Amino acid sequence: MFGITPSARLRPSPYYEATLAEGVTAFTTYNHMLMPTSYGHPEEEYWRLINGVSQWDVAVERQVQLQGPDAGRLAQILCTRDLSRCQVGQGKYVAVCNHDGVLINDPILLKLDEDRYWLSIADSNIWFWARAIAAERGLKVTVSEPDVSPLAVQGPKAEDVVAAIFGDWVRDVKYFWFKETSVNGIPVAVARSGWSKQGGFELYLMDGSKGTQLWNIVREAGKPWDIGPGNPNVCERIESGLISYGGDTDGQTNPFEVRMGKYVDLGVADDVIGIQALRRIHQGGVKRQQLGVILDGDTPTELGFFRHGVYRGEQRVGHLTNCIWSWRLKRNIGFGLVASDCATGDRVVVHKDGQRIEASLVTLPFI
Ligand code: THG
Repeated sequence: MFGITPSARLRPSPYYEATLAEGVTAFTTYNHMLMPTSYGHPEEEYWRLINGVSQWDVAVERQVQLQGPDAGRLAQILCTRDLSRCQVGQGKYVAVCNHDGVLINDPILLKLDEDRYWLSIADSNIWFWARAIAAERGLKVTVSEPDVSPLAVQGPKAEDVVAAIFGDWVRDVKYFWFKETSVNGIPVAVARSGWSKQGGFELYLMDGSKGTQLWNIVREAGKPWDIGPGNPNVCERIESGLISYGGDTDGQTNPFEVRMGKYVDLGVADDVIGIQALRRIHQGGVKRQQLGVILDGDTPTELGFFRHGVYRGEQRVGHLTNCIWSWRLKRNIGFGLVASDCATGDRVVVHKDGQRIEASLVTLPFI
């Protein structure tokens, strides 16, 4: 289609050379970096994730480090989820909101020490945000970006591959927990996490000069399980109901609208950013909700990423935030951000240019 002009504004991933060697064919931008989005065989890459194991350059999941005596306080002020019981070595999926309760990121929080945390962020600048909040509140904390680059190993065979590299102890790592270790002298944190529901790990490389080496260690260890390259898979994540910040959210979206209410603890302290607005929104009733949309028909439709209108009768009730052909369901599926009075089972119509496509609303996840 077209190329991307390199620039120092687009920071290369430590795995960049390795992904070129694997035959990467497309990238997207995310956190001012390039993330591979295809190796040219989308269906094969999908089934490898569903049935086997794949390795992903997700260095774009950049880390915002909070360090110092007030690091824990800052972490809690930034996140609407109660962190009081979060232990060293534990990670948690969290919502970061602005003062109006609008979602501005959905990171994974990792507690490395009592006074050191990482926010493994989605695609928005949280360094600015965290520094500004820390300064305004007079907190003793340094906000920085450490030399850390996640590599995901995802799929039902991922545990075998990661155990082959690090040992069988990884089989006991709990969901979202992590452990710092090393392989061939390369420092990594091994976490059970990743943006798929097929199981797997993320290796947080802590030395950016060793990207190709770590990539190849995983590649070699994975050979018995036929590992291959992949990337956060848009089809699998839609089937599994995983949220993409910025894709499924807009400048008004609050966590309740996108099924993230369970990451809002209304009882956290009043100084948590956004919590007072979220209490009001919760009390007053949420106006929109995220539901699955299944289009009628069993042939792939190119709806792309435009926010096509969703109608019930003549009334516009919302829009699609994504839509993809599901290889497992053999249907076109997507997320709808629709009015709260819509319900599972409702029949709707998706308007695309002049076209009208009948569809049904369903509960997420699809699978
Ligand atoms: N890994 C790491 N950093 C990341 C992501 C990641 N940063 C950006 C982005 N992904 C953050 N967003 C998500 C979204 C969903 C999940 C993880 C990160 C996720 N959700 C599960 C779900 O919704 O079913 C489980 C959440 C839970 O129950 O706690 O896994 O992938 N390092």
